[in-house]
Amino acid sequence: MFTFEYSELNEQIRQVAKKFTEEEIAPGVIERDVNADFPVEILKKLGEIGFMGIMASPDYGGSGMDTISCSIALEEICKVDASIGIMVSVHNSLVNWIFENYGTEELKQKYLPRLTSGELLGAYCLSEPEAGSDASQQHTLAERDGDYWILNGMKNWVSSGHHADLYVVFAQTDASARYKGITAFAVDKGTAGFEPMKKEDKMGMRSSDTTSIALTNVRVHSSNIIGSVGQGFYIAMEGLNSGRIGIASQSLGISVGAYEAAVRYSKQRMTFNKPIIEHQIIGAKLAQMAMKISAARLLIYKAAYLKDTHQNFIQASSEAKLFASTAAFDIAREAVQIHGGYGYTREYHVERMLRDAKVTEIYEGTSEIQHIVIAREIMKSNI
Ligand code: COS
Repeated sequence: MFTFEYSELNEQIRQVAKKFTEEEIAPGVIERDVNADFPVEILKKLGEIGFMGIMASPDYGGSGMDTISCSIALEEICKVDASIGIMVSVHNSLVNWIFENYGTEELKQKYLPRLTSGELLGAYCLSEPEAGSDASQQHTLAERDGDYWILNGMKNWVSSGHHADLYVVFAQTDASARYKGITAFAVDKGTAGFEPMKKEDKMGMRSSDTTSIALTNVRVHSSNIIGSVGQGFYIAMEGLNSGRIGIASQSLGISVGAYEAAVRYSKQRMTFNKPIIEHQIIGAKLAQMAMKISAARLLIYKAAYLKDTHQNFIQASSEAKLFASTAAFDIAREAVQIHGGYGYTREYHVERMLRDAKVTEIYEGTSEIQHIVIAREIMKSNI
């Protein structure tokens, strides 16, 4: 069952996010993309307005908002700068969520207030050179040494890899148990042997830093285990169910940004003695964009609603992510097309949106993986 009412609070969040984005994020968005600059100051300010703990409980300094509010904030931010959106999404939807839902009270007290205030930035380390889509093939090993665990291995595609302060690291604690032998660890920045490697030089999301991380004899106290030993794969998957709503919201934001730019341009650009929006072929492209945006938003709100009402939202979050990310790439591509040659230049923003949109079809589960997840849920249904 899915019912949804857009609340006054939801609208307030939209207005706060919109104002912040216009004043703090929009200036410098092109330069940050060109120079691959990480927005340290902006993230601090996002912490000050409560957006680094948007869904977390006020008991731990969070804003206590629902998932739809988080989605709205991400949409507004990503309309302008999707790179900042990925940092906010991973931090809230994956890291905070994992600590709040699986951390011991000690871990929550130790880390959550500093995560929700934005003092600490969180990162999620699941992927490895040989464990991307096939996430259970973890080669990072954690061996017990008294009260400590010694971690060795390599993680890659870690968002905020260099700039994060706290990392959720998945490692194999019992290889014979396969995915039931994976454990989640909280690892602090600066722990000996924990070494972020060079930044990836990416097509899009350029101001978000993405790195590999080498782990060489990293000692982690057993009190920093999140959940129980062997529960890590389930925590990783449940975290991704939540994270995928964040990526869907990010995709929606890119779509809306590209669509609005295309509408504005179509109304003022004249060809054959009329604004191009009056040419049927352009009008039809805009109609497709508007329809996909509405559908993506509804799928996201459905997944968010199911999550917040503690119902199974696995299929819903994958549907939202699959649809919204496919739509984002299509919409950004058409927005460039509508802008013609201007769309191919940085000044008009839509070329960046197209580059940024591509990875939404890849990270936190490729579109191919989302099909698998949805198909497996259909198989389990009693239809
Ligand atoms: N939510 C909750 N539990 C899940 C789950 C989900 N989305 N997906 C799998 N599980 C559980 C299953 O229920 C199963 O539990 P039991 O054996 O106790 O019943 C267990 O995890 C193993 O599931 P499964 O056999 O389906 O695992 P597979 O190895 O076949 O992999 C996929 C499942 C492909 C769905 C998983 O590997 C995946 O999501 N891959 C993509 C990873 C990803 O998104 N990486 C990006 C990281 S960020 S760059």
